[in-house]
Amino acid sequence: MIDNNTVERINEKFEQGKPVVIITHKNPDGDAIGSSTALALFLKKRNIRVNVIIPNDVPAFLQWLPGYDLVSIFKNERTKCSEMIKEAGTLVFLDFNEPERVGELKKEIVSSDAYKILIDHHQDPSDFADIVISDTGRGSVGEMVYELIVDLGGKDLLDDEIATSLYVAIITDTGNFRYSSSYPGIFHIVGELMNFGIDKDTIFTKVYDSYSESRMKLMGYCMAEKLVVLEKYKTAYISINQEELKKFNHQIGDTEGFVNIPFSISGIRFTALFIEKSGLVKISFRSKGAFPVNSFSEKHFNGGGHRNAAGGEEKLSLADTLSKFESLLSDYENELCN
Ligand SMILES: [Mn+2]
Repeated sequence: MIDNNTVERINEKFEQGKPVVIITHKNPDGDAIGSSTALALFLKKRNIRVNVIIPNDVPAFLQWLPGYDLVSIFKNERTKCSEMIKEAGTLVFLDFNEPERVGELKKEIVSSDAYKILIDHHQDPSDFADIVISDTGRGSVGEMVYELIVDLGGKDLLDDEIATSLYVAIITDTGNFRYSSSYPGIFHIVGELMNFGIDKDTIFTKVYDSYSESRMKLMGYCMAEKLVVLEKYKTAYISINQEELKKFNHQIGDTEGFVNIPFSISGIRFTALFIEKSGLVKISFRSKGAFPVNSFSEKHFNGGGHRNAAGGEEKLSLADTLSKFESLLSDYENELCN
């Protein structure tokens, strides 16, 4: 629930007659795209001109979402996207906490004179928007966009398309309600969304049963050949080098979710996925329980994120990165094992 003054100000900005542009983070996930298309569809229903700009490619399993026709990719259409931002009266930033997260789009949003609204659930949002709606207790921005629509008096404008987008945002950021979904209100929201007759089984199939054969084989290879379990530290990790990615014809998004799989091993509390890129190693960290992977990543791997889900990177070689990671664990034995 946001206060009445903020609601009024947002409505005023949306209604000022200038277009609204919604922007989300690079390498967008289901929450980023779903909350963006939902808000865009809602604004369109209010006859407000609206566009969504995504910094780079959107994975195929999200391109079917209602409202996806309102999405432009900055990487592919720079001039058009820059124009949109220049003409915008309001920019709405969804699902990221600082301008770095939009990559090369950063310059455009920082220099824009438009009114800026940030809606996010990551920790420590930096001060780059006029209105900041931040709640780290929420599993997804989809929930926050639902509540914003209701607070703006738009409940009557909700429909099956908006509900589908919001549902995708919520299930993808909570791993289908496996984590980040203990806040009771989330089930109230999902109940409301179900009232629009959305087909949750079909949505599940479109989002999750969408592997390519090569992705499935890469996953099998990682589990059989690349999984390292360090029982002493309740930790498991997977690393993938460039050669392996090529061998399995790696496409963007193919390793999504791999980092969570080792949690199915009894007792595992901390997981990591290391992927070799050109000149650096990209890392995902996950934890179950109290171990804060965001501060671990911030301290050792130039990253950050949520307590149980964070990213990081390392300029060392893949082999040296793995040694560094393994040698750090003994410092955290107490935290990981008690
Ligand atoms: Mn999110």
